[in-house]
Amino acid sequence: MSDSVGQRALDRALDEKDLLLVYQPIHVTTTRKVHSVEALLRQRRESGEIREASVITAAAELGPELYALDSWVVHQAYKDAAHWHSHGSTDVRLNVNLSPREFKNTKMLDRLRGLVTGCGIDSKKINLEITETSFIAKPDETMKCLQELKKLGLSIWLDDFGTGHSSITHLQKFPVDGLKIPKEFIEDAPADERSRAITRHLIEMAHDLGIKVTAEGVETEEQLQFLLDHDCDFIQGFLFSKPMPVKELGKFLAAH
Ligand code: G
Ligand code: MN
Repeated sequence: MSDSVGQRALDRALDEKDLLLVYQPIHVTTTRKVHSVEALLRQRRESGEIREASVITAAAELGPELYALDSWVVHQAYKDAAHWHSHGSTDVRLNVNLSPREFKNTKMLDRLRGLVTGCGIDSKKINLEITETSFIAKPDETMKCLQELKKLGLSIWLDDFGTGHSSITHLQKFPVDGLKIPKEFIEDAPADERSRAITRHLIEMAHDLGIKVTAEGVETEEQLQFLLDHDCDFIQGFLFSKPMPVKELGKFLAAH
């Protein structure tokens, strides 16, 4: 697909508000209690069908619209979370994904600060999910930025840990609170010895470093048992819950 096709889709999406967020719970492995909820971007097609918004996000990555898109996502997610917090689910945290490119933008901190204070959400209830790509271009500035975000009260989670440009030094140097083990490892555990070994040792390493672990893409009882056996803190996946629109999430949280 050419960039211009993506660009047009992005312009239209931002203009016509056919973007929406769905929310997928993250559960405490041992109790199934909802610990947090991750905001995921989706696009509503003309047919009414709701799909992944990958064309939109890919186009946004290339241009300045990224910041408008990320701001929209963060603002909407904060508003939704403030709503469920005011309806009693006060201990359910919010996970939002931030593009790695945000860390090259000098205005990012001010923007995030402004969004937090405007939405009536307690910043201590927010987990920012970032990928390690964020750390590569300007490690010193990224470090300062992460420290400022943490001063605001936000927690930092590494998304898709162990895929892409991963480096163990990121865990050594950066102030992260948790890591997410991607579904590529989880779907092959427990059958595949290598995926099992990697998953097991990622959990153990994280715990030795004093940080938490979420397993993504948990679909089967076998996977759950494996993760229970190895003390994985949190799990996310179709076995427990799917991404859902905010109204449905409200009912889901109320039923818990
Ligand atoms: O890594 P990231 O947080 O971007 O991935 C989240 C995506 O994975 C979401 O789009 C969500 O729909 C999808 N997803 C969530 N749980 C599962 C699962 O159990 N199995 C599969 N195959 N996909 C999942
Ligand atoms: Mn994520």
